[in-house]
Amino acid sequence: MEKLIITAALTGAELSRQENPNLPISPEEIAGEAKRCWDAGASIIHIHARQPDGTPTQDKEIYREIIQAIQQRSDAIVQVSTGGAVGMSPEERVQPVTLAPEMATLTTGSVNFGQGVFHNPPEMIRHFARKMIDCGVKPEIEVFDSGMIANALSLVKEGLLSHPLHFDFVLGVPGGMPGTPENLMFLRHLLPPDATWTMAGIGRAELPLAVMALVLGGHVRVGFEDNIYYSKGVLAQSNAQLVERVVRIAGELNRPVATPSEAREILSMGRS
Ligand code: KMH
Ligand code: ZN
Repeated sequence: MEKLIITAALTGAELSRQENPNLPISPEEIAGEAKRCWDAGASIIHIHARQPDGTPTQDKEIYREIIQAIQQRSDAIVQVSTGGAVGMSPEERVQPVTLAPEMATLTTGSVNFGQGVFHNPPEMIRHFARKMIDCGVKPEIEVFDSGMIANALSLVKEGLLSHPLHFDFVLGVPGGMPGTPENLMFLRHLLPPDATWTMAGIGRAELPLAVMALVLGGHVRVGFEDNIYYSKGVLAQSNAQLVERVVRIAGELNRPVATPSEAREILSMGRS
């Protein structure tokens, strides 16, 4: 089996310090947390930016600060969000791609997201994909529902995405596909044979689906964006604590952890 790529999704757009006081918000805090996750075995850091008061933002300058601070401390692959927060405009969301980070997320369809709607209409997806081509950014295709895989395959035909594709199954968002073992088994059979995939289970689905991914040869994403608890009713102390647990279980299951350079190779990323 391939070495294991662990992604740490540190901050997200929805969470507040009221829910978990350990949430990293400022660029310094995010970079410090990224370093601790990288030390623990994460090779990809998925980032969202916040204003100093905690409001989610896609401000290019704040992303620039976060990326530089992470790169000063580690060789982790930085993956920026183009999802931002529900309600943001496409132009706001796509800003960090123009910084030419190594990776960015690309959600290939719309989905209800809690009480809101995460809008990703076809022309917007094409615009984001073109921007990623122009800036030399590797997309990670975010899959909240099965039709998003079919949409990604259509974009390959249009020349807007190219094989090998890398997917992230985000299962358990209220409004999206629930985080069940059956759904993971179903989705992975829809992928092209040379695709790679990561499992991001939301809330209580995070750990069991991560363990399934370890066994099935997939990769794993953990972090406060997806889950703030270590166990039922017990808040996680840090993102790194969640990464450390995956590394421990992966060791028991004979899945050595990939370094960032190894992850670049596994994901067929040009700039290793
Ligand atoms: N915050 C969600 C609405 C991504 O990073 O690309 C979307 C999201 C996905 O977080
Ligand atoms: Zn995100």
